[in-house]
Amino acid sequence: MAPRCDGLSDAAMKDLMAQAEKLPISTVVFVVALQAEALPLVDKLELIQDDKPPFPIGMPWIRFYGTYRDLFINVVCPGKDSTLGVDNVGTIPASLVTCASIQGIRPDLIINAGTAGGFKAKGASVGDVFIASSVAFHDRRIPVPVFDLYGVGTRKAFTTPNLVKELSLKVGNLSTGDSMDMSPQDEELIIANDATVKDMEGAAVAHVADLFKVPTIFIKAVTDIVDGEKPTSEEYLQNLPAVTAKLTQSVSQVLDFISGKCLSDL
Ligand code: FMC
Repeated sequence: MAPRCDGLSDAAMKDLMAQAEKLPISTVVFVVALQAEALPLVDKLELIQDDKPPFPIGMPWIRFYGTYRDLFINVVCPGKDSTLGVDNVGTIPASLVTCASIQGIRPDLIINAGTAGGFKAKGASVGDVFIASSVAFHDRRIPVPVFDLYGVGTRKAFTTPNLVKELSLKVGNLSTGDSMDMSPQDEELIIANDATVKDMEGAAVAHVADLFKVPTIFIKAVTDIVDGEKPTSEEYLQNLPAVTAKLTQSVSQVLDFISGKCLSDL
C-alpha cells in the first residue's frame, strides 16, 4: 500500500516517492470502464466482489479484489447508469472512480486497462495490445493562450521499458475524448497528439492519478480501426469478446512480470 503523503513538503514527498519506487509493488488498482472488459479478468484472477467497497454509499462503482501471487489486486469499474443500465463509460465516471479508489485503496500502481480504437496509419491492427507512452485529450478545445495546453492535458505515462521489452508489447500515444466517433476537429487534435490509439477514459485517469502522484500505466487493446472502412460501432461490437480475451491474457502477463518487482524495475 502506498504511504500517506498528506501535509508533506515537496522535497519530503519526492524523497518518499523515491523510497517507494525501491519497494516491491504490493497494491494494484485496475480502472476498467466496461464490466464486459473487467469480468474475464475477475474470473481469471479469481477475485471476489466487495459488498462493502470503500466508496460513498449509493455510488454505482464496483470493486473486485483478491491476491494474485504476491500482489493485492483490485479491479474497479464505474458501474452502470441507473436509468439506462449501460456501463458508465467516459471521462467523468472514470475520474470519479479513480479518485475514490486512490483515497480508499491507496494503490502503489494504477493500471487503466480497456479497449480502444486504433489507427492503421500508425501501425495498429485489431487485437493489438498497446502500452501508452503518453496520454492527452482531443475534445477539450480552449483557444486561449495556455488554456489550450491545459485542455489538451498531455501527460507521460509511467515508463515501463523492461515490461514493454519482455512482453513485446506495442507502444504508442493514447488520445482520449468523450465520444466514440471522431469529428474532423477531434481528428485534427488526435493527429497533433500523434496518437496511435483512441479511447474515452485514459487521459482522465491520468489527470486524477497525477493529482495524487500515483504512477499509472495504460494497457489498451484495439477493437476497431478508426481510419478503416468499417463503421466503428459495428466493428467494436463484433470484436469486443475476442479482443477482451486478448486484453485479459496481456494483463495477466503484465501481472506476472510486475510480481516481486519495484516500480523502478518496470
Ligand atoms: N473510440 C473511443 N473509445 C473506444 C473506441 C473508439 N474507437 N473503441 N473502444 C473504445 C473504448 C472506450 O474507452 C469506452 O470505454 C468503450 O470502449 C466504448 O464505449
